[in-house]
Amino acid sequence: MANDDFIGWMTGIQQTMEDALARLLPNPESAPQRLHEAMRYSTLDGGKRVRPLLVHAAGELVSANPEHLARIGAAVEMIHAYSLVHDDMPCMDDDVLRRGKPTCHVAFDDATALLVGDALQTLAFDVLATPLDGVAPAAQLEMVRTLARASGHGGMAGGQAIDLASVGQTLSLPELEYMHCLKTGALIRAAVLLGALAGTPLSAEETERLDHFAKRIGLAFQVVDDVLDVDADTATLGKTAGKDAANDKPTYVSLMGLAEARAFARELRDEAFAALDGFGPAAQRLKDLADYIVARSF
Ligand code: GRG
Repeated sequence: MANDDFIGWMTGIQQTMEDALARLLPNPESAPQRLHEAMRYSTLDGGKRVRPLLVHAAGELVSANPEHLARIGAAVEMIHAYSLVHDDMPCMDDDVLRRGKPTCHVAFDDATALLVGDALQTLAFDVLATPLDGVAPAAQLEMVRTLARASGHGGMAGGQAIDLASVGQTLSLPELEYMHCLKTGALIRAAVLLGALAGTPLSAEETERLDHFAKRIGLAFQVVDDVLDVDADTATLGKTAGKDAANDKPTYVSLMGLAEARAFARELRDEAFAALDGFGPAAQRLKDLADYIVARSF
């Protein structure tokens, strides 16, 4: 379970990220005002900031500059915020609430929501490509490429396409895993790799082990999300969930059952931990975060 030191660290990073995002997002009083307001509405004041937390924890492993990590974390969070805005639109999941408030297209309108996603995505790359003092240009270029690949057709957008095509279908566990590795796993993996690129370079073998950690934790995040969805459905609707209740999509719980899905999340966490063996105490934040992600489903 999370200790006080970890909770204090997490709260501090969440505040740092709120400040960094508030600074980097466009001024709500400048034109085009409605777009700027909607970008801030969709990004600020909400969310657990799991991806920036992973950027910081991986960055600590390589003694990266915390100010650089805040910028990198902001870029990843902007991609995440854009994906949620588009995911909520009527042409995708058609959701009216996100983070306890009306979704962007409800609070503003569809066209604005589309533009918010576009503008957040390009701002993310602007932020990430702005030179970071003391970071080798080649390492920064690698960060840009890593984030682009994680977001595009071979990552998040591709996973979303597979997910949309799976409505009403039966997927096997390997097919479900492949979809989630792209849809949510790719960005989580990118967050870890970007943090690690910001400091003292790791060996290829160390990067490989960190990447394995990131893949396992990315999948655990999705399994936990499925478990939490069932808990929420059961609490509010009094039903046992099978497929994603609202969207008729297969989930880990529908394919494995609730108890097995919880056990699978723990197994993934343990595999993620094992991948960090050999990094020593510097990897403790990453382990604490992995624990925090999985403990949400207990
Ligand atoms: C539209 C290209 C495009 C992609 C959308 C990530 C995604 C792809 C859709 C999100 C749909 C969703 C609710 C997936 C479940 C897992 C997930 C990513 C939940 C939301 O992320 P959190 O829990 O959210 O990190 P907060 O609000 O804490 O930031």
